Amino acid sequence: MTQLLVTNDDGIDAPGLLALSSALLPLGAVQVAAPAHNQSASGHKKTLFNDLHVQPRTLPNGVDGIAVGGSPADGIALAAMGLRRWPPDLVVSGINRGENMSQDITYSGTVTAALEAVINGVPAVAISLANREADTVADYAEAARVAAIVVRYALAQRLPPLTILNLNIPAGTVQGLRLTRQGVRIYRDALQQQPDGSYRIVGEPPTGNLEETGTDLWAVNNGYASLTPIHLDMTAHHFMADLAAWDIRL
Ligand SMILES: [Mn+2]
Repeated sequence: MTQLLVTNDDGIDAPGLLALSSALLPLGAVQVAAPAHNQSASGHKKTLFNDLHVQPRTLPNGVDGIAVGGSPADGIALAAMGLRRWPPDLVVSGINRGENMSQDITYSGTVTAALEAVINGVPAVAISLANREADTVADYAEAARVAAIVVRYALAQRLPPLTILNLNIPAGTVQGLRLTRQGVRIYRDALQQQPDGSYRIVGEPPTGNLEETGTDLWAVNNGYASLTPIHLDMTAHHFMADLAAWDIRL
């Protein structure tokens, strides 16, 4: 039987996780390993110098889960080291509250959980909904429908090593699917000093270059689900020749 491991970064109680795990039940046996608390924007964090608390949790849909007191990647790492059935056929991460496109993926716990899966040899799909207000299971229904379709293809086909699929779904009606590349984000962070003198990063949600055709930002901005293949080899291959021309000598 097909084995699916579902995770997220919004935490084990998030409605997007519940909607996703329910939508995947017809495709196979589903287990969950998710952070106990919201770990959004935690990046690819590995907890090495603190203990990780793990609690068994059954989701409202009956899915067997564990809540991990660490990052999303920690949850996948623990799963791979024996706390869940391993290897599953696919790790599915999401559905995140808010999109994860362009440079977002380096911050995203949703995406880095998927990257942790491929580091451990299991293909993965990261799924995000471009709606930061989505807070009920019903808000994720359309995204979960689209997610299950893409997961079905990912199970039937084969992803190359160290490659994940990053799926972003627009709010509202989905016009179709576009295969995309990463676009360019524009972040609008601002610094806010707190009464005690400490600082907090605040500001408006990021925008980006929405005009450049073929990017993830462009697709979602035009009502399409965006599917981007992401490779963990971050070498700037297109820059190697120019770098060689620097002729660095020691
Ligand atoms: Mn999140």
